[in-house]
Amino acid sequence: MTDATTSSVEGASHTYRSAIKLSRRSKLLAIGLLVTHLSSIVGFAAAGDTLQVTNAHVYASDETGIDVPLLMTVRNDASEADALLRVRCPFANFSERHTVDRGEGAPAMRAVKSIPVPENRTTELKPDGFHVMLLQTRQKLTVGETFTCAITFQKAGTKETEVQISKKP
Ligand SMILES: [Cu+2]
Repeated sequence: MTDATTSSVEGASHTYRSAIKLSRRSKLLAIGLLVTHLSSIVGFAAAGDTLQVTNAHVYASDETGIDVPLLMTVRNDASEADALLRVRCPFANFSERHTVDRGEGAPAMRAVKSIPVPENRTTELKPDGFHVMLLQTRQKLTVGETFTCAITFQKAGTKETEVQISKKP
């Protein structure tokens, strides 16, 4: 009688323990999955944030159908070099990447395949150096207006970037 009671209590407690073990294990598994999931999100965000575009702007113009340089600051905190591949803006039909050659004559712009964005450095895109040229503007560009342009980098991907129309200095 005593033995039976003991064994049944033991049996119950054994079952209870396995239930705890099981639920602990599934909790650990759930936490493990959550951590994996979170770290992949955080990892992705961090990778995206290592490259930042600021001060993107185009000078105002009353003309249409013209080519205008798109200037910006690109900060690349990644450990690898990146490259600007293309830009799409709603107010221009096409875009090119330009560099400026300084030979014997006047400085001349030349199209290049991509604009280098070295790691751990700030790259300024300027009219007299590497810049993006927006071709065939479709509308007048007025000081204070803003547009969203898609700027695509080889590693950092596409950045939706606000571009300001600023006064020509
Ligand atoms: Cu140009």
